[in-house]
Parts: sequence; C-alpha cells; structure tokens
Amino acid sequence: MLKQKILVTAALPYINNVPHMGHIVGSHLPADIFYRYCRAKGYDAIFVGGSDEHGTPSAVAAKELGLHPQQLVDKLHNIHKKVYERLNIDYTNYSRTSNLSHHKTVQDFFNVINENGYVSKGSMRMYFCENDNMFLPDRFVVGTCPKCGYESANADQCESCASVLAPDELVDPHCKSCEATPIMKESEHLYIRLDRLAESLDKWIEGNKGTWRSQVYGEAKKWIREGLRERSITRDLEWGVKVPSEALENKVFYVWFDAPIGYMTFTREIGEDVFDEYWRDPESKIFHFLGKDNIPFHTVFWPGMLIAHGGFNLPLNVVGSNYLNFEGQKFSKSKGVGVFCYNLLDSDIDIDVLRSYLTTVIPETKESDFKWGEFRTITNNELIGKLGNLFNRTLNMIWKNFGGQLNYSTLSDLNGIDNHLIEAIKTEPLSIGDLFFGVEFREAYRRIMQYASEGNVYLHKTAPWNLIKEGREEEAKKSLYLALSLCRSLAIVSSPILPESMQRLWTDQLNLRGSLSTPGIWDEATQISIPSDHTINKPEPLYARIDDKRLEELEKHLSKPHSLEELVK
Ligand code: B3M
Ligand code: ZN
Repeated sequence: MLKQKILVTAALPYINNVPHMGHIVGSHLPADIFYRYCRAKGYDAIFVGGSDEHGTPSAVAAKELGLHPQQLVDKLHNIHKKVYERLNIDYTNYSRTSNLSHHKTVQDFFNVINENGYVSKGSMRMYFCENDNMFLPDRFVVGTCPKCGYESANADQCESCASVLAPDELVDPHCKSCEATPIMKESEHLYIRLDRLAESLDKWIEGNKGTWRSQVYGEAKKWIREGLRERSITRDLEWGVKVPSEALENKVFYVWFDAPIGYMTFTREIGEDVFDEYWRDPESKIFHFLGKDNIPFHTVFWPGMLIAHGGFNLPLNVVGSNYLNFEGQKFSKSKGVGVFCYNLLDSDIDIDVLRSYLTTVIPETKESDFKWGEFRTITNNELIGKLGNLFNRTLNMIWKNFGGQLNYSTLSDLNGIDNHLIEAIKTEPLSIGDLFFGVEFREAYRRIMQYASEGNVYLHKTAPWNLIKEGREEEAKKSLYLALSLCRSLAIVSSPILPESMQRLWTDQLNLRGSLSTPGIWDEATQISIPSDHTINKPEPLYARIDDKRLEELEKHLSKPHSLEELVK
C-alpha cells in the first residue's frame, strides 16, 4: 500500500523583525507538532517553510536602518532560523524567498496564469510621495483603516482588524518615512482576475466546510459574499521578484503573490520528484498553518492563484489560528510587553517546558493569553505533577527495588484494575492521535495528561510499595510492568509536543533503542511489549520545578526587547 503523503507548511514569517511568540503559537509550533505526529503515524510527511524576505515589510525596515534590504534579510534570516532550531521546529527545509530558485518559480507560475487568461493590465491611482519621489506601496504608507478606524493601518492590510485593503482605501494617508501627505499618481499594474475565480473558489470553500475550523470557513465565506474583485499583484518597488518584462517593465510582484509560491519552491528545493509527489499527485494532502491575519490570503487569494494555474493540489486544511496576547495586553515591542524570541538564543530555559506551556495556549479558535503565572502552574502541576511524576515513581521503584530489571512478562492474574489500564494503553494513543490529526492540540495535551493520571491512579490503587513490603513480589512486578508499559506509551504520544525530553527519557532512562522520530512508531504506543529481562537505567527527574526565583529570572530574561539596530549590528 502506498503511504499517505502529507505536506505541512507554516506561514513564512516576514523578515523585518525577529519572531514573535504569536507567530510561534500561531504557526510554527502547531505545524511542527502536527508534522511530528504525521511522521510518527507513518505518513510520508515533509514540513517546509522559510523567510518571507520581499515586499515592503523588509524594504521599509531596511530603509529606516540605512541598509540595503538584502543586508537586512541576510542577518534576520539567520536569526529566525536559529530561533526555530532552538525551539526544535523540525523543518525538512527552512529556506528563503530571496533564493533565485524562488524567483524563477514565481515567474514561471505567473506566465502560466497569464497565458490562462487570469491576468489583466490596468492603470491604478497610487499614493506617491513628492518629497521622497517614490510610489508608496503597502507599508510605505500608513493611515486610518476605513473598516475599524485603527490609525496606524498599512495600505494592504489593517493589523488591528485584519481587513485586507485595496491600495487606495486608507483614510488620511501619510508617508511612513517623511510624514508628508502623498498625492495620487497613475501607475500601470497587473491584476489577478479573482472575479473570474469566485465561483470555483466558493465551490471549493463549501467542500471544506466540515474540515476547516469554523472561523476559517467563516472568514473565507465573508470574502466571497462581499464579492471578489480583481486584485493588483504588482508593486512599484525595486526589492522583490521582477515581473517578466514582456508583461510589465520595472515592477516587482506584490509580496503576497510571491510568498505562498514559496511553499512550492521550498518543496522543489528538496527534489523535483518530491515536488511532483506533493503538489501534483492528487492523493497528497496539504496542510497550511497560519495566523489570523493570513487567513484570507490562504483561503481565497492563494487557492485562487492555484486554480488559475491548474494542475496543482489545493490545501486540504487551512489551519488558521487566532491572536496570542500577553498578560491581557497586546504584544508590543516598543512598550516592552511580551516574550521576545531572540532571548531564547541565550536562555537556559528548557525548551520542552516552554513547548508544553505554549501548546496549552495555542489560539485555536479564540484569542489566548501568555501568562507567566500559568506557565508555572502548567509546568509544576501538569507536566511535572502528572507526566513527570508518573515516570519518576515508576522508574524509581523499579530501580530501587529490582535493580532496574523486573524479570516479569507473563501477564497473569489480571484483575479489573489491570484490565482497565491495559484497555487504556490499547485505545488512548489512537484517540490522542486523532486529536493531533484533527489539529486539536490543546485537547490532545489535556488527554495526554489525563492518560498519565490514569497511571498515577493505577499506582495508587495497586500500591506496589505495599505489595513489596508484604512480600507479594510477583504482584508488585505486574503492577510496575504495566506502569512501565504505560510510560513507554506516553513517551511516544507526548513526543510531538516534547521531542527532546521524551527522547532523553526513552534512551537514557527507559533504555530503549532507536529514535522517537522513527516513521511509524506511533502504533507501538498501543502495545505492551517490553521484554521481560529488560533493564532500565538510573532514573532522573526530567524537568525542574519552577519556583518564584526561577520564574522571575526567566521572565526578566525573556521579556527583554531588542531594537532592530542592535540585532543587525
Ligand atoms: N509573511 C505574513 C506574516 O508574516 C506573511 C505570511 C506569508 S505566508 C505565505 O504574518
Ligand atoms: Zn515621504
């Protein structure tokens, strides 16, 4: 049987700053957990992403710093890459849109949709700053959002209400660099005929109603209902992917035209055959993970581009999330409100402890909040109190009373309590797996902790320490053997969230062979198969409890804002 192909992507972060915790919980982390699960389940999965280096976000930031955009993105790309590595985000390929291979892919893509009749040319009135003698696309101009009244909206999208704007819609616009009020000037541009794509897009969106999160479906439908118009796909900028000159001279593509094609480029960089397998074979499934403001681009514009091109798979699921706040406020670097990922690079924080907490605040449907107090509670009460505690108690008893070796295998004299645990081992990993595949990460986390609690209850009820004292050694061994089997199962099912510590437990303490990243390992979590003569190693606590002092230390270190100047020095 052919293995199911699954392509996982995380939204390509703009390279005008370092990653923000909101991006981590909104795309990179859930995509990583999902990918790790798919691989463990034995699907043929790959995970691609990269830096979104074009467009006005990086051009504006570079201008402010007096750098060429290329210099800025070179520095920042490296920082981004390191931060994702530090967080153990297991990209198969984390690349960048400034690669020449990407430019070529974008131009070829454009040529096809142009030939297919989905591109039109027209003249558009655009903001132009007479002072700076330049057109002011997207983030080169700020103004008031016509939809929600937010005063620092960018020309292509309002950060506050996530509305996508047409290039001339801002109220009271002014030039970002000199504050002057721009004039309107005619410029020739290319448009994608979304109006002609509306019907097929709507049909496709309807077909996904049951699969997508309801807010993602709702957002997509809202766009269709409001009526799709042609949208400009070019900009008067030097930084970006050049429009082929037969189509239009001296323009680059709009960053939201080139960026999603990056998912293709980065797959193709792995191999041409890999590209065909994941993008052309209709059996393959594509999952995009992204934040709230990226939803319209992934449910309407990007699929519209794919339909206009033809021959490629559309995403199966567009996993859009909501926003993350910080202690009840919006993240803000200028106000120093938040947790800033750059600080992870020189922090000794245990990444799995952080991933554990972050998983519980993935804003799957509603906005959520990063709270240091909760970080401590989740770590001490859930991660350590439930999971770590079960590992510790079980392994310590085996270590201290039996020298690490139970010499027990024939499961005999099973009673109701034993059978209950055996049943849980047979079924829970499958339910937890379904939650991961259904992108319900918070619920998966809760179920894992509940599964660990079953082990703690089992130990409490069977009380092997008493059995040992009473000389009922075989019964004590049976109880510890089953608890050990549960620990092994838990290591597998927790590994998508806690990859590093579970591997440490697996190798150093459980003394089991191989890697938890082995494709297909998942179903072993339902098996009770530890050999009777297996010997464990000396147990150690996996995680350190967080006390007041430690919490304060982490908070202080990770909340330090850094200016862009300092980062690109
Ligand atoms: N760069 C927006 C962002 O960083 C944008 C995503 C592109 S995904 C193709 O939030
Ligand atoms: Zn100006």
